[in-house]
Amino acid sequence: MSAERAAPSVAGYDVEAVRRDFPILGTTVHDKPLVYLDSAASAQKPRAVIEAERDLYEGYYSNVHRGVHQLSVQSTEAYEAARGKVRAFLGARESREVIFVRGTTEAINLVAQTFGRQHLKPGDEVLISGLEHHSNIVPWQILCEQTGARLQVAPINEAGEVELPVFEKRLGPRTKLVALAHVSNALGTINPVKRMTALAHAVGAAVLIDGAQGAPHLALDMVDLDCDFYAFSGHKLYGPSGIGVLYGKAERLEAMPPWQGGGDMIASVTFEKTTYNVIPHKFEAGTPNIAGVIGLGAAIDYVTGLGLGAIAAHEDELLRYGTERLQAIPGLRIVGTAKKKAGVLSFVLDGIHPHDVGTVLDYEGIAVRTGHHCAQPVMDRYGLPATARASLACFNTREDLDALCRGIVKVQEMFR
Ligand code: C6P
Repeated sequence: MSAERAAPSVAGYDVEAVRRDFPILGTTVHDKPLVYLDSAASAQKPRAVIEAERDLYEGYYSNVHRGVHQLSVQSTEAYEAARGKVRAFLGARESREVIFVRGTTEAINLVAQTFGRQHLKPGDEVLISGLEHHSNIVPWQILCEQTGARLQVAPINEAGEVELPVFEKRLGPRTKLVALAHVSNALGTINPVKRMTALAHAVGAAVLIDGAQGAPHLALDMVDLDCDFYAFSGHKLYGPSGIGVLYGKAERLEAMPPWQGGGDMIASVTFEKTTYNVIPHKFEAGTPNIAGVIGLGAAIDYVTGLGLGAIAAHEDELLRYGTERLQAIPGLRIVGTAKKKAGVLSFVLDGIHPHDVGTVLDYEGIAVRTGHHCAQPVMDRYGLPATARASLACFNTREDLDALCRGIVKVQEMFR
């Protein structure tokens, strides 16, 4: 009997209608219908996002916060309306807690170079987990070199989970900052970030959550989570590339020095002295990515319209189905078996390099990512150079995972 089974529909979630919203899903790759399982790298864009950018450029584009003319006023209103959408999406208290940046990487570097340089002294510590993406490792290493602080790591177990008692032991009076992935991009592990934030706050440390893989899959509530900073990228949330968000508690952002100097981040400038604008503008120097912000606002409208809970339930069901199906393939090992996971199936095949897996799958029209996923310490933990990674989005189906499994069997036959 075939292992392939029709999906039990998650109530009210019409995945076929969702798929019709994504023009690229109707295309072919190597003459095969596209099966896109690489949304953790970057998600595809719904028509609403593509049209929001086109409407801006065709209808009302101008610079923001600078002109009194009609187009500038309209662009500014749309730009600030998008900030309000991000605030609601994050469950943040105020729109001024939302800073537009290029992406997660820039958000983390901003915090390292402002809050970090302001607060860290020799002997202080930054604590991260063994699950982190390079973007949540390297900025802290640079900061430690600059300040004489030390980087500490809470390791992961074989399942790919940070064990809370070990994490707690690494916290102490020297810990000034804790930086954690919400969801691991390499393994899919969901960190218990609310509990970890409370533990970090108990020793007086500030907390940054890298939400690059959290924002696309989990409903967010900054007030409940209580982290000091949260970073995410628009392009993984069905929005444009080159735009992302740094959320920060208002009192934190107000106390931080600016990062980049330039237009819009100032209150007044003379050759003798410059005073800075209020937040969030203090951290948005220069002409921003106007179309990116407006596109991100459209992406947030889109996911909110589908329902974040409904997307999560749909993806959870796919994750369960995909895990079951992959585990049934002899010679395949899933890497990352945490009890709580979101969106990611990382795996290796006996005797076959992940790059070969990715190349053969590509000829079947199936896009997965292969490599170290910018998380080399995670690969080192398992003694692996790389894995193949299938990642899920709101538009994926059981049929996508069936195609993946058929493709994997083909890979194994070719390399037997
Ligand atoms: N991970 C992946 O294939 P940027 O590049 O700034 O948008 O996001 C960086 C980043 C930070 N943290 C995590 C947990 C991430 O997953 C990423 C991006 C992609 O896994 C591209 S390397």
